[in-house]
Amino acid sequence: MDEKILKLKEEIEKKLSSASEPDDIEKVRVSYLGKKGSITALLKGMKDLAADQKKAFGADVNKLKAFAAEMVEKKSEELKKIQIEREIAMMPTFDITSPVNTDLGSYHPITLVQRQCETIFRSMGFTVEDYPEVVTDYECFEAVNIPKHHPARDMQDTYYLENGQLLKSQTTAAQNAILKKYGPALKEKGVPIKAIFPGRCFRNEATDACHENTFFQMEGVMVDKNISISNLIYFMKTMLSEVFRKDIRVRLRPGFFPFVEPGFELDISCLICGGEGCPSCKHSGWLELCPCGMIHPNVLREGGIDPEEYTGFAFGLGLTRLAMMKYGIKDIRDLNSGSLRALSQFTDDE
Ligand code: FA5
Repeated sequence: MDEKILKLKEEIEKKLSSASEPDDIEKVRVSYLGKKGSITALLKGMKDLAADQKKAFGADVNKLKAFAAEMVEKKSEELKKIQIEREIAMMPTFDITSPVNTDLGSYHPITLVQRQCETIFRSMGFTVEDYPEVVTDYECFEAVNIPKHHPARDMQDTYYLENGQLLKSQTTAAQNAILKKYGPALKEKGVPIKAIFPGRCFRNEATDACHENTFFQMEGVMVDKNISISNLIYFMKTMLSEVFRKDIRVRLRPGFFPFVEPGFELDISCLICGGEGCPSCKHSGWLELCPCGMIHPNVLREGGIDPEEYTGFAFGLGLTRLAMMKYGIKDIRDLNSGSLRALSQFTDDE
């Protein structure tokens, strides 16, 4: 074999064996096999050779060319493999056979109570609705019989946004939409409206052991022909006995809310102090938990339902307070504290 060809072969082998990056290989390819590469130059120069030399030289150069191409290919495959192995080695290890670590997290107590209430109400034929946290003045107030400048607005110190919308101060904000959504089925097919809608509420409150500026409520409505206060009391009692699974003292007293008539405050005997009085119940022994009442005719009318034909009840359960009572949480502020030590004690007892 020609001296030049042997030299080139050795060079290629040497350079490729020391190549550690794809760039190094590409340089070898270009300088030997590229348009201006050494092997290409040998092939081009063959035209100047004598006819008897051409055949043997041509065969050797072509062998060298095939050898160089194969070596370049082999080396880049090798580097790719090394790169993949490097990436795998850097990936976090994950052993699917290792036992599950059950200490990693748990549901928030409010989520647990909310899910439990949803299960209870679903079993009684209620649908569960979702509703935005940013709503209009109409949805939160006007549609539920609280016109602009009505003093009842002072009961909820509301966060207004610059665009005129507001952060939902009560889940009642969804009532009008629910009445409009299910009203047609009620009127055309006689299907009662039975819906609950849990959600986060916001009020500019001075916080204490039983008041937060961000808390959860769960609203419920039922509308049909001949719905009365007895229906309301039945559903409230069923819900509370299912949630607590023990006898608890409740009291119903008159309460004013513009969207119900008559309206009630449903209080439960404080389970933190057993009714003796403590900061969690503002030392009264009772905790306001679930205001409720018969839906005001104006609210039904605004929702497209004839109050002469249909009646209904509504309630606004304080989910956060329910979680406090169920789990014996003395201070409502613990629930939003993000303290894992406080929150990880609670488990679903379903
Ligand atoms: C209302 O928000 C009415 N929309 C409830 C209602 C619905 C009445 C349907 C009638 C018919 P109130 O402001 O009282 O009412 O709040 C309802 C419940 O939410 C309270 O009983 C309490 O359990 C809870 N709650 C209210 N404010 C706070 C707060 N700052 N922190 C924690 N829970 C609160």
